[in-house]
Formats: sequence, C-alpha cells, structure tokens
Amino acid sequence: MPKLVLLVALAGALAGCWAEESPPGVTPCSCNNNGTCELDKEDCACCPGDCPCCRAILAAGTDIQDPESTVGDSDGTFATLGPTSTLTLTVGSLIRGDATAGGDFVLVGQVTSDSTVPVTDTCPSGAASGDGYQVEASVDGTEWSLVGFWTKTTSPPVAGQGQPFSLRCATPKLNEARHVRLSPLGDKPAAQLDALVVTSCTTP
Ligand SMILES: [Ca+2]
Repeated sequence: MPKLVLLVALAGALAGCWAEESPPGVTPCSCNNNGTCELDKEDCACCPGDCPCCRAILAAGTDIQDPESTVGDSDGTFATLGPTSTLTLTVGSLIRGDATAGGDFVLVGQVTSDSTVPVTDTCPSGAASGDGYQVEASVDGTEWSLVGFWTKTTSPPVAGQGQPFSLRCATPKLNEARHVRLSPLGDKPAAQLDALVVTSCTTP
C-alpha cells in the first residue's frame, strides 16, 4: 500500500511539472510588465507593454544624456545628443520599406544646430552641410546602409512629428531594418530626440 501512495504522489508531481511547461511547438513567452524590455525572455508579440513592436526597445550609444528617454512611445522626454554622440536604437519588430508618404520611420525631436541637406524626391541627393546627424539603418546591427541625414531643416516636414525617413532611400538598398544608428556630422551638432516612431512596421 505505501508503494501505491508513493506512485500516486510521484505521478502527481510529474503532472504538475508538465503543466507548467509550454505545449510542444509553442514558444514560451513571459511578460512581467515592469516597463523594461528584457530581450532574453520577452518580445513584442507577447509583451507589447514592455517591448512595443513599432518603437525603440533598446537605446545604446556614447556621449548621450538620457538615452533611455528615446525608448518606447513619444512622451515628451528627450535624449540630448552633442558633437560626439552616437546612438543605436533597436526596434521591437521590423521597419518595413514601403515608401509611404510620411516615411517608414520618424525621428521625433529636433536638431538644434544649423544644418541642411539637398533633397530630391524626398531622398537626400547629397551630403548634409552644417552640423547634424547621419542616419543609417540595418537588419542585423552589423551591415549598415545610409538612409539620410537628420538636420535642422527638414524636407518634407511632418507637422508635430519630427523628420521622416524612408528605407527606399537607403544605400546599399534595404527592404527592412531593425536598427537605426545616428552619428555626428560637422563640428558641433546638437539635438534632442524623444522617440523613434516606426510608421511602417511589421507586427508579428
Ligand atoms: Ca521619450
């Protein structure tokens, strides 16, 4: 009789363990809704509150004040970039290059140093002059394509939203991207960045 009790207890314990695991073929998905995207265990498909799909979930760089202010939705909090700042933003999902009129992504904020860039058909047709930031995009964070220049003079501007960028302008060509990198141009670039808003986004 004690053997039977032991077997029943063992079976119960095993069933308990199995019940906590995901069914075969389903990716485990955890979300603790703590406001931070923990890439090792959370993704935007199951944790949109912590890891928004169409916004930056990670900001890394050098010589930036408050880089984390660029993560998530546009909320009026800004990262401050200066002459030696570089910033790489990682998006929760993929930016798609579908050439919408408003661009595929928008840098919400403003360059405060004087700079302009020649534009043809909404793509930059030459290098920026003055002090601004070069904008590159990448699928894997290793190979980068020049998409445009973040400058004080935006063309065409999107009212209240910042400066739009289109992957169709990218050189080498890009159809999608997950990372956007800003690096300084000129002598004394300066800018305030609130958020990276992805207007053309692949949701899982
Ligand atoms: Ca912000």
